Amino acid sequence: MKVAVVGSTGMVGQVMLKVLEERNFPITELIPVASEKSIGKKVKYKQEEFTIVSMNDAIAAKPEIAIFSAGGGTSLEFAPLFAEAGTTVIDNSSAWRMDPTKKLVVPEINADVLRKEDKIIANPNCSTIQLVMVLGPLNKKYDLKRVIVSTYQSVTGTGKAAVDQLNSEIKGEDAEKVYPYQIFKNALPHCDVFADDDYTKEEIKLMKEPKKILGDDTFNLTATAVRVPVQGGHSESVNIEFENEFDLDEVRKILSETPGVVVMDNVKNNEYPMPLYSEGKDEVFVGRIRRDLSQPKTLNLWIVADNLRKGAATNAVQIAEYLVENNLV
Ligand code: 11C
Repeated sequence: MKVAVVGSTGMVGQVMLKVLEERNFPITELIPVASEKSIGKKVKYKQEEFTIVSMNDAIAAKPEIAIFSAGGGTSLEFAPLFAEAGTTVIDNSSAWRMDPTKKLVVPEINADVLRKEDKIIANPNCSTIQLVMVLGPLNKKYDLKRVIVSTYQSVTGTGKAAVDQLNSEIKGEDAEKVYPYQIFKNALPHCDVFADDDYTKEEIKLMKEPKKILGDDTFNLTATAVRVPVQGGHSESVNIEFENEFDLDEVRKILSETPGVVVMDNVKNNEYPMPLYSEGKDEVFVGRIRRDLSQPKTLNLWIVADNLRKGAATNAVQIAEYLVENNLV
């Protein structure tokens, strides 16, 4: 399988190469693509060096799969050109996610929507992916009524410049600011830019994408997204009201039987998910599972995942694996 990785020098692109390698994805030819200034440079894959090529050279090579992590503008311009050349694009930007003609996929939840004709497939936002991994199985059993999510998002979600800002601030050095404020010792209720009705784009993604993935718009969802001085992953405090009554042990059983979800919930031993320990892992960790005592049929829980892995690269590679396993490319 010829595979192009577009945005191969970026934070997600680098993790993408690592995940493809770790999962031994059946690559016969790797085609790394990056911006003009990186063409001719090398990236490492399985101890070999591969030369970064231009977008046009990659399209001309007609790879079976192209995995994009290069931002919405690049994706809007070039994903259709790959698709016209017969390549199936798995796109990690927000460009196509809410396009009704494109599938938005978290493989454990809705891979069955994929068809051979899907030439541009959207990978959801990182904070959405970890949320639906938990909402999906619970919705099937108890029927979601209303979800309130508050996020605590890693600076890696913004990219390398944000990690550099945090690290410089920790060392007390002059930092180039990616955020409007210092992030060290701080929490910014501001992920991505402000958009409609004073919500940020990150909050809007969180409110819209889960309904599309679950194929269910009968529940309400609201979000507050917060950037915190953390690197290992995104955390989410989630309050879920169901239409039906639930049993806490059954909730734990359902989640622990969900592929890709790990229940880590033993408060007597101070066991709960944390971003420090989710870093580098592919699973979505859930804990602090408890009843909301303020109203019936309502649950509180805490979800953590590495936003660069399950929140981006791993999910995209899992989509690619599903396509290969089911002869869809
Ligand atoms: C963040 N969720 O942490 C973002 C990063 O739409 O794919 C990914 C943005 C996206 O800021």
